Amino acid sequence: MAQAVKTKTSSRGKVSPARSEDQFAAVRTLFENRRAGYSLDAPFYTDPEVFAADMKGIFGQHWLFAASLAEIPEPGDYVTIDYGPYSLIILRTDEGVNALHNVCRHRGARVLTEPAGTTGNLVCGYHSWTYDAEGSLIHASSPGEINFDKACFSLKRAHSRVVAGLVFVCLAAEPPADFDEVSKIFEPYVAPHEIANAKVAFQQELIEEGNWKLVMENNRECYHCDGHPELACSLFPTWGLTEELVPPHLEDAWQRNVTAETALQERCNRYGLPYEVVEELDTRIAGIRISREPLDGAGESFSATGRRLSKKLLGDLRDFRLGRCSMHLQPNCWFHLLSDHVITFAAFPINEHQTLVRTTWLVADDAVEGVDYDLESLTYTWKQTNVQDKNFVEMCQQGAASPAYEPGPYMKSEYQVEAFINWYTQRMQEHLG
Ligand code: 3BY
Ligand code: FES
Repeated sequence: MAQAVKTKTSSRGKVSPARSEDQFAAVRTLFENRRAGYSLDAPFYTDPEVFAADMKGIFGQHWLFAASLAEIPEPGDYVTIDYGPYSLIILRTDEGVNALHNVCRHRGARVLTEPAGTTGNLVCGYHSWTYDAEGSLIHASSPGEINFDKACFSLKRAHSRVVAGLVFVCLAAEPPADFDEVSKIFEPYVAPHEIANAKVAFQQELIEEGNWKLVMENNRECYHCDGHPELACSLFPTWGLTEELVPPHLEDAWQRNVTAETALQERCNRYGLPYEVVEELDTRIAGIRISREPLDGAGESFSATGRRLSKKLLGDLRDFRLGRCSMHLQPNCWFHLLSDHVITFAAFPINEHQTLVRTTWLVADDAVEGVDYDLESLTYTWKQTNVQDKNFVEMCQQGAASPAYEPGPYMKSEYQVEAFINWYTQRMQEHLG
C-alpha cells in the first residue's frame, strides 16, 4: 500500500524508493497469482521480501497476542518480545500495561536485553539513558550538554489492551476498530479462568525452523493428529469426525462422546459458562474460533486418564469436568482453557524460516508444585505435542524450499487452514493495495 512505501521512502538511510517499489510489486504479483483452495506458493514461506511484507501488513497492522498478566503479575514486571524486527517491552504498571518499543531514543540500542524481569525505571545498558514506566526520558546526562529537551525523546509506544488477563498489542498508528467487538466475544469464555490471578507453572520456548504461517497453518487442523498420540489419549477417538464418517468399531466411542457433550452443555448452563461454538474465521479483521469440547476418560484435563493435573480449580470455577475450551485468534495465537490450568501459545516470527513458539502453562495462584500439581505431568501432553508440531512445520519448510514444491489442495478437514490463509491473503492485499 502507498502508506508502506511512504514510510520507507521518508526514513533516511533505509531502502531506496526504487527498490521499495520493486519489492512491493513482486509481492503483490505473488498474491495476484495465488490459486484459491491450494497451499501458498513457496516464496510465501521462503522469501525474505514476503516476510518483510508480512511484518508490515500483518504484524505491523493487527492486534497481536503478547503475553498474559500472569507473566507480569506486579507493577515493574516486564517481558520483552520480538515480532520479526520489532522489539517491545510489555511492562506492568500501577495502572495497567504499557507496550513500549525496546529501541533507545539515543542511538537505538535495545533498552532491556533480558527476556523478562522486574525494574523501576528502564535504563539503557549503553549510555544509561533512563526512562520511566510511561517511556518518558527522565535522565540523560552528558558532560557539557545544555539545552537538551528530554521531552522529545520518549520511548515510542505501541497500543496495548488487556482482555480477561490476556495482553494484546497493536503496532499500527491506528489499530483496527473491531477489537472491541472481538474481545466482547471471547471475554465471557476466558474471564471465568481468572488468568490475572493465575501463576506461571512453566514456560517453553521452541524455535521452529519454519515460517510463521506454517506454524499457524499446522495449528489450524487436526488432519495430522494421528501424529499426536499423547494428545489423542485426552480426545475422543471420534474427534473431528461427523456422524456419517464414524466407522463401525468407533460407534461406541461416538455414543460416549455424544453423552459427554450433552452433560458438558448442561454443566456449562448450570454454571453460567458459554458453550456455543464461535466461528468467525475470515469475515472479521481479527478472525476468531472458540469451541468447548468434552475430554475423554474422566473429562477433566489433558492427561492419559482425563484426570485433573492440578488439584486447584482456576478462578471461581466449581467443577473439574469442563472439558477444554479452545480459542484461536488470528494472526499469532491459540489457547486451551481448562478447569485446572490454562495454556497460552504465541507465535513470534523471527525471520522467513524461523518462528519462536512460546507456550505457557498457568495454574491457580495458590497451587503448590509437588503438592497440588506435578510439573512433568502437567506439561507432558503439550510438550510432546509441541515437539511433534515443530517437526511437522519443519517438514513443510524443507519441502517449500525444494524446486519440486508446488501448492497442493486443502482437504475439507483443513477448512480452518484455508480460512487462515484467506484471512491472511485478504488483509495483505488490502495492505498492499
Ligand atoms: O488443538 C490444537 O492446538 C492443534 C490441533 C492440531 C494441532 N494442534 C495440536
Ligand atoms: Fe541507549 Fe545510548 S543507545 S543510552
